[in-house]
Amino acid sequence: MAKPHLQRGLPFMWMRGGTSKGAYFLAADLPSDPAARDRLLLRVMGSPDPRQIDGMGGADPLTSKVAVVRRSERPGVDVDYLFLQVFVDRPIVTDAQNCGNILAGVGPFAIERGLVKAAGETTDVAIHMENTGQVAVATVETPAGEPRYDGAARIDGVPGGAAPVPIAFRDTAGSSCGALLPTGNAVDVIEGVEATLIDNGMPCVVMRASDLGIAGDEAPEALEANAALRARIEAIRLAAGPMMNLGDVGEKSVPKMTMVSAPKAGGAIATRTFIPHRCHSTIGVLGAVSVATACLLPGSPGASRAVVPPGRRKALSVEHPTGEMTVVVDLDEAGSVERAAILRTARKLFDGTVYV
Ligand code: NQM
Repeated sequence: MAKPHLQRGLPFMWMRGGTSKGAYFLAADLPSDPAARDRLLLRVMGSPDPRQIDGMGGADPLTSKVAVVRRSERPGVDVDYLFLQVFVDRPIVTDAQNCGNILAGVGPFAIERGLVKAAGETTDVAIHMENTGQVAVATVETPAGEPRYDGAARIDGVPGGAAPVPIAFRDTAGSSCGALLPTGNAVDVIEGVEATLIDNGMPCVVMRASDLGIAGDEAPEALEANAALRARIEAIRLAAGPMMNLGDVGEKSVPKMTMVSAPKAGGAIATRTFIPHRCHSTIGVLGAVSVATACLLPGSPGASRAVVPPGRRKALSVEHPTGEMTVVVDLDEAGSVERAAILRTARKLFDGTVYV
């Protein structure tokens, strides 16, 4: 039995995945009981505390994230990935959302830990996303039999270059809500605001910025400082949750709330997203896939503001506060999104023992 004065150490890797950062664990290194696991993860991150001073978290939802990875027993799948969001200032750990940014580190982590063998110049890692039940395929550069992190690929929100990690998604429609459009409508009206309630990998509520009295290109800090706006967005979110088959979302980190306006920098659409209480400095990966999909729905708030290129394969540049994220969508014959792909990068930052 551990002596009470000794801290318990857990092996983990700290990685940047896309524009997020967090702790990557092998499932076997964490308690299998979810309540015991979540108590440990709150200690790891230092939550609840707005500064997370007694833990590893970075006092921001984007740097208070966890990936739990195990070898998969599913046919055609390499690893299973469970994403956990550790709230910063509340004692909540939730699996109610997925994360496409932390996903970008799962392939390299799986190779580093020997769950997947490097296959040559690049290695495809098929990842079952346990939160929502879909598979993503990430391509990791492995020229010397191990993940390579340096390179020239750039993503907005991260300074400098890194090795590219392209990720392809299929079958993301209705990942958490059961249907792409859980209400069956491209437009619903909540609290007098037209909104698309959509889930193409991430439950999102897409509204016109102008309908909420903002331009849509404000800095995230300015939007967070607007108490009336935040209260209105939260009222809409709480009403949208049950309509999206998500139940009471008071303590959940979904749906995400995206306000769209006409593109400002030559892209397809401009966005500002509350996730849901802080305004994102960029936009989530699956959030961007869902918002891009919303822009393709005739008559919707997104479509009314978007500039959409022609063709069955579309590169939709989703503008956000620190740049853009391009979502490449392939449409089927009926015009529905069949496959989506995005480019991310990831980097191993630390490998060692965290004490709880
Ligand atoms: O939408 C933040 C992020 C995300 C989620 C959030 C994400 C996604 O940027 O797939 O990546 O929306 O809470 O990491």
